[in-house]
Amino acid sequence: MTELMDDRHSAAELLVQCLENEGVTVVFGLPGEENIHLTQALDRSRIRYVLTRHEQAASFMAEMYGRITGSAGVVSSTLGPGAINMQLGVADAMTNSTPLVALSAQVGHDRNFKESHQFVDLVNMFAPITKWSASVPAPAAIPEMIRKAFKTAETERPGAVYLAVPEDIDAASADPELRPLPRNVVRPEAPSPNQVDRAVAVLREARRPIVLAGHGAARGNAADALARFATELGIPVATTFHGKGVFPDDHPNAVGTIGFMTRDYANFGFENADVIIAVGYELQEFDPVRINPDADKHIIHVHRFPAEVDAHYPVDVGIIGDISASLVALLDGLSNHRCPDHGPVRSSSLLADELEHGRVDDRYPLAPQRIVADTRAALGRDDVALVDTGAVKMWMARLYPTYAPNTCLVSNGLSAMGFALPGAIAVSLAKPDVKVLAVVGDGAWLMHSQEIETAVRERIPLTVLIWEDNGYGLIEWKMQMELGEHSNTAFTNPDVVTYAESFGATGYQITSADELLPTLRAALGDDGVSIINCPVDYGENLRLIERLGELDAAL
Ligand SMILES: Cc1ncc(C[n+]2csc(CCOP(=O)(O)OP(=O)(O)O)c2C)c(N)n1
Repeated sequence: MTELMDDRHSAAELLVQCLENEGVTVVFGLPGEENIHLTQALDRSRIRYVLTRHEQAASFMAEMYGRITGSAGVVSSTLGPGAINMQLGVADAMTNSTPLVALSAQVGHDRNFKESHQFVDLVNMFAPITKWSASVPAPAAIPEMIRKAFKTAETERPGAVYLAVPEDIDAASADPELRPLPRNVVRPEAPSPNQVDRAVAVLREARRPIVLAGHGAARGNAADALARFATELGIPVATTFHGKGVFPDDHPNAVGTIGFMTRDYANFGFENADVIIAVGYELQEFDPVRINPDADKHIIHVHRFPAEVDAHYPVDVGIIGDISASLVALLDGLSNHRCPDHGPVRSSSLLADELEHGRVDDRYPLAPQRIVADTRAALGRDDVALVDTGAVKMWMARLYPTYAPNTCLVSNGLSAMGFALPGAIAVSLAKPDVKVLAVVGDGAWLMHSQEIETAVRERIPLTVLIWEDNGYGLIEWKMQMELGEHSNTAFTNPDVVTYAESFGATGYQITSADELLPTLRAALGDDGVSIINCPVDYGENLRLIERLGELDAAL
């Protein structure tokens, strides 16, 4: 039987002190029998415990908390099934370069060596989807292990860390002398002058350089330096899906977003380019073959760490260091240089035309372009849209004008479905001053719709916009494109208004195109939880591919 102890000396209390020392203010989780002391210690602390209805949802919340704040989000679960449920968000964070610390219970040391109820080898299961996966062997290890967990998760390239806390450690007492270790943060280096000089030499010869700005530029707060770099040199800038907003789409040099499944407007900028300046780009964001099919472009890789090897990403010069400092050093080295005039950015006028046509398209179900245009009109420049995986992501990523980093959040590393609604809960908590919209397909929506209960109970305002097509639209799109037919993609939906209201949320059903914008404004203006169901005409999906194909031929 577990000995009752003075809580001030418990291992669980020490663990919570260590979390507080790391600046943790919220833990997303779902408790179990084997971590009751941690659950109690969290309850007695200043940390808010956001109780969720699924550990996978909690893991997405922690991921998006980490993505929007830059500090590791924390998720807590029980052993076995609870921990396994956390794995999708952990893998999503890892592949999306996002700091996250996952804590779970585990069976005690008295039975972890034999066949035992609810025991699976969690440390080994988490190892391939984390930067570090370990089990706490004794209370005395807690200060070092928690410090190491946060340092590892938050240091570039950020990612996920997993720690198992066995049941006997959860219930143990700890030496009262043990204290959290002071935080130390790994600072970015200045770039090496030699690397900068070599890149300057490449840029002086460049005829048509282009910037590709990725996720690392958003994490590194490089938006201002990037705007100065591109404006002073006269270089066009495209972003990846994760980089959306790091270069404002209303800047005259903005090319748009790269990553759509076929050649899109933004690709035009790369076709004639001879030099790509990749700023914070990570190859997991999309395959470089799409912008460098002949592997003949010169590449300057600006990031905090060297590039992955890829036949279509032959790096001429790598500049490793603080991204803003690197861009400023390049500008200094290129003083008085201006790149040859790239002419008007053709893709931006094509995108603007497509959006403008959408804005006045009255069809019902609604054209995807109409939904994107109305979503843009309803949100302010700094408000945040989280866009789930599906055809909906393709439309929003390529067409939604974005003006600030991390204001259009997608998962494009693992591209997991279901993250946006739970993620919106975390973003709303982290950024109470902005409006938060989860944009989801009807498939992804029902994967985590239970979390409306969490949002309502915890009084966390957010709006969900469902693009309803009664099917897994992206898969239908892909099957039609490649096989000329589709199967096993159709389903039916519950009545969204009744469903939302049964949770205490407000439900809206869109019944004509002109209802969407006022409904979005009403829902976003309300400080409760609102769910809007909007039928979409995905007949546009194949029409878009045809139009892009025709543009291709016309070039
Ligand atoms: C967890 C998970 N399961 C399956 C997939 C594969 N997948 C990608 S998009 C998609 C369809 C999404 O459907 P829906 O949410 O309705 O959005 P739509 O494509 O209709 O806009 C599927 C099944 C995935 N990425 N993640």
